[in-house]
Amino acid sequence: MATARYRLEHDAAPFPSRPGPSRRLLAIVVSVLTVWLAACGSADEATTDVPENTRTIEIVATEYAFSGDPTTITAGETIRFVVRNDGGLIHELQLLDTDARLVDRTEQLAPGEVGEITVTFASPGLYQVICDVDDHLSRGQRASFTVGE
Ligand SMILES: [Cu+2]
Repeated sequence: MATARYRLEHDAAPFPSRPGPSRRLLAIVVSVLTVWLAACGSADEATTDVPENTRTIEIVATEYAFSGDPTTITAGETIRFVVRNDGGLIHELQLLDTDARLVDRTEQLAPGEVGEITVTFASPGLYQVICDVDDHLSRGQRASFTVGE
């Protein structure tokens, strides 16, 4: 009697028990993955904090100039300036507003290095980018651009 009852339970066991543990495991894996992704996403937002409609403009710094494709910026836009030093000396980019006040600046970039700043242009007008390393500004390393209404 005892052996028969044992065998019955043993035989029946694999069927109903199989979906149970594997489904639970999958649920745990999915929830861990979701938590991990969510944590990853919020960390990203915290460090970059860049609006979704940000446009990237590439600028190349050399001796003693800035160059880039002509483009139009409109007030209200957020622009990510990616600055690449293609020269043989250290350069930087400082962005000055319509009153020639510093808005933001890159690090000083060694030859081949890339830096970036992200700026939201609240008001239209004439803005400048300059390099203030050594005598680069007096050698003409500056450029200006207009932000339209
Ligand atoms: Cu420079």
